[in-house]
Amino acid sequence: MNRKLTLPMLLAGALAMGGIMSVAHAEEPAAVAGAAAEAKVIITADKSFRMFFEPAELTVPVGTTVTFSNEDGSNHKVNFSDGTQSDRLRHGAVYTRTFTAPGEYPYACAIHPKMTGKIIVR
Ligand SMILES: [Cu+2]
Repeated sequence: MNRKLTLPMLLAGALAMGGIMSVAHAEEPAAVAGAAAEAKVIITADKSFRMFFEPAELTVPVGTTVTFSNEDGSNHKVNFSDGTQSDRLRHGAVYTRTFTAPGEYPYACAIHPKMTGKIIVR
């Protein structure tokens, strides 16, 4: 991602009428090209208090930032098999991880090992 204004871009903006808008316009293609993908996994439970990740399996493009949002009343902790872990997430807490390499990233809740999921990065 390159969202920094370069000197030529600043000069171009300053020389054009309505300089600020021109700078914003000049920056637009880079911002779109570098737009980071985002996805969300909700931590929740059903009426039988069975807790789970939703969706349990999620496929995303490389560079995606996945937000795990604990919407359940219990604490949970996202524990990836590659060793990356969230903090203990209380109700309402979120954890984000950005996936920069393709692969499969299985995980489980460190507190409730039956809660499992997988992020597939392509
Ligand atoms: Cu849990």
